[in-house]
Amino acid sequence: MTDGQKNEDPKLQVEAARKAFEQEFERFANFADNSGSLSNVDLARAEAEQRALAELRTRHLGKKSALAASKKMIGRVPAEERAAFGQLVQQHEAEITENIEQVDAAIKRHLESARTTREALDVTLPGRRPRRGHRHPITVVRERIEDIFVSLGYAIEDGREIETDFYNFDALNIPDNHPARAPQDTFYTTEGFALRSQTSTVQIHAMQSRGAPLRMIAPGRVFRRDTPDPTHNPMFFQVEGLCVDRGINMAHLKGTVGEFLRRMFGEQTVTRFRPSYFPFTEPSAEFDFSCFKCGGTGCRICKNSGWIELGGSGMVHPNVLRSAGVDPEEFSGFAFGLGIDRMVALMYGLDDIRLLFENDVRFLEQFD
Ligand code: 2NL
Repeated sequence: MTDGQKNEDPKLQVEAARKAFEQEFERFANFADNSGSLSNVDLARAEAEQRALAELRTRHLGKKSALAASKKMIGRVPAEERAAFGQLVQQHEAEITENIEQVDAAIKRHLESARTTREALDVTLPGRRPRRGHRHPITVVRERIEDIFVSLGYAIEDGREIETDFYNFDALNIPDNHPARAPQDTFYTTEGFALRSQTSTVQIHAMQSRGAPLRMIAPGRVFRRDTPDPTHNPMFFQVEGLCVDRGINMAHLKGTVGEFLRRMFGEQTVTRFRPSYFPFTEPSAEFDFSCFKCGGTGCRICKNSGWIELGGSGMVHPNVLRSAGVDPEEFSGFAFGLGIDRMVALMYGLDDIRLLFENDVRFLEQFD
């Protein structure tokens, strides 16, 4: 059926084109008639059908279609038949157009609802919560300690974990023959270097670089060659505090440690100091606080004593001030040190400090 067949009866040509269209159109009509069950038809199939329909339209209404050829014929049929033929062609065109429009509209409706269904989301479903970690209990307690001292006007200082003998021992007035210097107690790395055994090293650096007056705390990891047991670990966490100024005395030490412990364990907390000895302080004292669990009457936590031993303290030895470049004639200071992990074990009732370093999630997630 091409426009080359000029000799054929134009009416027959239109008739043949109509038949051809009806034949090809049938499956589209069926597809659209199924609109009730169309919701079961998948999107890809409906989209393919839409494309096929567009091709059908081009084939039957386009420039190269039989219809277009028939339109060109209108002027050539005998005048008396022209009006009727023209009407026939128009009617044919209207039929094709309407049929295609109907199916196209049905497919479009279907595509729209299918796309809406596909993109629908149930906002009432519970969300998928991302698994979030949490701070390690040692970090939680360290940050509480830091907050308290920051509010008292102390700076927080950090330092290196490998130190020279000078910062680890000499500057702290620790004699050459002191057992802490022995390789049984300290992790030496290279000659003259060791893993720090207390964070006083950070405070010596701070006095050297910033001078007096100075108020600071130094939290961090320290290392001692202890055999691990429920109360010892060769790596643990310590916080040391240092206050250096003109006229600092033991009352300032007692007031500061007392205030810290009241903020940490409650207003009713009582602190006591017992005479002790450290090479880096003179005088030296260990401090205890009234048991936060029983309030001092005696329980499992305080081993029935009513007191919990926490740390050591004292007035900074003049030799220590001098070796850090601070004049002991002008300045005096107090210092203290305590173990953070020991504090964590106390607060959470842990019977073995090593649990804190095993990184067993089943243990750690209890502290979320
Ligand atoms: C303890 C004892 C202590 C210090 C640490 C210190 C630091 C400087 C100068 C003088 Cl820079 N002293 N620190 C003082 C007394 C005791 O720690 O039992 N720690 C867990």
